[in-house]
Amino acid sequence: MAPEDQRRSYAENGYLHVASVFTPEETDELAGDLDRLVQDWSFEAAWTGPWREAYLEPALAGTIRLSALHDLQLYSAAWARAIVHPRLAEVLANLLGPAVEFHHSTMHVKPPERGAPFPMHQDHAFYPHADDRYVDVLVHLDDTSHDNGEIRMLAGSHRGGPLEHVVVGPEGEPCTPHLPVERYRLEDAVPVPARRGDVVCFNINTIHGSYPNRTDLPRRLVRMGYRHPGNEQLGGQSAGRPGVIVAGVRRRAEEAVPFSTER
Ligand SMILES: O=C(O)CCC(=O)C(=O)O
Repeated sequence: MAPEDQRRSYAENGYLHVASVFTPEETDELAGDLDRLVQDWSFEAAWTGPWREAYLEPALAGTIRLSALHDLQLYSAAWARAIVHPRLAEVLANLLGPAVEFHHSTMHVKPPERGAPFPMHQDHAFYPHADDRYVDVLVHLDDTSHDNGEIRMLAGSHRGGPLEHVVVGPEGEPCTPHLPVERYRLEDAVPVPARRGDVVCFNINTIHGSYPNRTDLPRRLVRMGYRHPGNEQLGGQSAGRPGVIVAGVRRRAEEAVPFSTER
């Protein structure tokens, strides 16, 4: 797709699938390091909430699993290179630029057979920003399909802005933010199957989710978040932490001071 078509499609749908951003060799290296990080560092992170019973048969609802880890670039040189990858930076500069700031990375590995689904949600609920100049990038380390829980997007939903999420369960217990399951259904979302090495970019306000992984292989994805450097973070994951600039130059606002060297 030509850059202006990518911009138009992203603006209209709230997401953009870009094929072969990472070469097969780069993807092999990233997948190898990710497997090592799953073994050595990952933690269990399947989302909680009453949506589980709505999505899953009772036998599966209590047993779903998700391996997660944040900021893979702090653990692996291949992932440190991935966050500033020039082909990816070019796509992001086209959608957000000219300047683009890296924000975070998070691994989502759905293990075989009981890999957790994701209820419909907006990522704004997890790391709210002042505006929607924020692009999440899903780096695919495996081909995805319905069977292993490909990402699904509610096309155009970013235009409605941030929505209130369910954050407590029926007994008042806290749960992972998600949208009401009766109103926002996975079956209404567009499946976006992708190949290993592809990325799927989406707006921080685009409603999305995924079905469980029911295959006998893991489904390995890494989300990397990027923003316009002028888009202020209001709270949540990685708040208050400046990120490396992956495209262009950070412009100085009149009142801005250089970053401190103190913690
Ligand atoms: O890994 C998935 O299937 C869903 C990922 C997701 O919802 C997210 O990164 O916000």
